[in-house]
Amino acid sequence: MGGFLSGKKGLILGVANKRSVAWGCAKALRREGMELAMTYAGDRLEAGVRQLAEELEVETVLPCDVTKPDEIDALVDGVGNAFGGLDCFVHGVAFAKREELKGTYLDTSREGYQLAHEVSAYSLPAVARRAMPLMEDRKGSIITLTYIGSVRVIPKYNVMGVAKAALEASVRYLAHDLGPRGIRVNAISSGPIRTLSASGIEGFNSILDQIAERSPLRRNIDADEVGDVCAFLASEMSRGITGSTIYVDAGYHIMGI
Ligand code: NAD
Ligand code: IMJ
Repeated sequence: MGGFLSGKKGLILGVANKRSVAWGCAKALRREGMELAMTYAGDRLEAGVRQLAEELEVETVLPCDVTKPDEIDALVDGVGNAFGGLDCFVHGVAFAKREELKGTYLDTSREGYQLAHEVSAYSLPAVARRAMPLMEDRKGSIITLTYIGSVRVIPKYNVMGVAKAALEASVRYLAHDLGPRGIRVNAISSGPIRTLSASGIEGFNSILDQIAERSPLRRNIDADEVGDVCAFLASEMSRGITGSTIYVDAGYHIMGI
């Protein structure tokens, strides 16, 4: 298979179903010829993720709940056995308790704060550190997914906004730590997309409408557009970019009004 990522090996965390942003990334990476491993978070998602993996001819499917250090260790062992090395790691994982995404940030609970940060921010360095021996000196690329709620107030995004700020800062520190080993680290800040993680969010339709009305491109974006930027960041075309957050949001982030 041709494609500008052929010969490269990638690991992708965060595919839950066909609407997942990580699925858009997986499709783009496969299209460009990357060999992939995928994970599922918990038994409930296993069958669905295995079926999706089959669609893309992805053979390596492993469990990984990022709150379980043993599962991250086993994941990296499994990827090492399957591939022998790793060029790309896509992190598409986020979680906060539903009650934290209602009401005010002021009311964030200690456990809610800790869980959101553990799953949505700490998991990036946690997986990256363990994957390091597989990625060293291969011009590797680490890519995570973030949202503008890290730098602007989006009502109800609450503790997730604070966790995304930590995630984006993490991207910069990891870029500094891993640059000397030839590994780049970047984030894609996606505009809103109707996924499982966006379902049941109060006011989501109105946010989509406002972006269609006000963004420079006068429309919303989809997971395939995020996937294409992910493929670019995974490739040597982006070899001069690290520590950055790239917006794929139809230009919405430039607006002041
Ligand atoms: P999604 O629900 O499809 O993906 C979230 C993923 O996180 C799921 O695959 C879920 O299994 C995984 N996950 C949750 N807890 C986990 C744990 N403990 N261990 C391992 N995995 C766990 O929703 P999505 O919208 O595709 O979200 C993917 C990423 O994109 C997230 O980081 C999200 O913040 C980001 N993002 C989404 C949007 C949007 O509007 N949908 C916009 C910007 C950024
Ligand atoms: C999430 C909450 C509030 C407003 C929101 C979102 N907007 C967007 C999202 C405007 C676009 C989606 N997003 C960017 C996320 O990062 C979502 C994370 C998330 C969603 C849920 C819902 C179900 C649940 N826990 C969650 N944890 C994290 O129980």
